[in-house]
Amino acid sequence: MTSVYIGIGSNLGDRQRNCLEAVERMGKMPDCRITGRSDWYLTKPVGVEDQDWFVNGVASLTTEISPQVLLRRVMDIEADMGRVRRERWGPRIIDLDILLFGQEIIHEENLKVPHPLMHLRRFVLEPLAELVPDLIHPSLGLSMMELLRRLPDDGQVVTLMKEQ
Ligand code: A4P
Ligand code: MG
Repeated sequence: MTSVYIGIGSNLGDRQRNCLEAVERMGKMPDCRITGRSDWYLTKPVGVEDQDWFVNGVASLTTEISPQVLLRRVMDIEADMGRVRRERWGPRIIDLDILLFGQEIIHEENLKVPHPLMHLRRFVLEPLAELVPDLIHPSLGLSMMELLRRLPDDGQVVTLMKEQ
């Protein structure tokens, strides 16, 4: 059994509903069990700034499937929920990123784990530090709380949503 953390994001349509639906769908994936999720956060877009704010959160699950099979399953969920890939970092109904897969370090063409940008993103670290503050990043050797603490104040805005 491996503990996996999935980053969830949406900035199109009913963003919070989309995020909740993604968690529900991941809970139905064979050989996977949702073990927890963070609160939802309203976050300023990073990268392409001229788009709506995101709702972001993180879900934890335990699974016996391989990282590649998990990637295929979450990409199927994105497609089933109507995600159309246009520009990189552009608006999306749902984005599901494999942030951490146990302590594994994966450098495959289509799959990089830990997610290469996770330690620089407040919209990832804030919910992760809420869920598992003491979890150690497999290649950086620092806890989620410590990574969050070390983030420079570079204008990334992340606020807890009132309605959960
Ligand atoms: N891929 C490689 N590693 C992974 C992984 N660990 N998990 C590949 C999931 N996918 C992974 O992803 C492109 C390819 O990444 C996939 O085919 C998969 O094989 P994509 O979801 O089609 O494209 P994308 O999401 O537009 O690009 P990318 O590079 O994944 O962007 P990110 O890192 O997901 O960033 N600002 C806020 N506030 N909140 C956000 O959620 N998200 C992004 C997207 C930008 N700015 C944001 C947010
Ligand atoms: Mg993505």
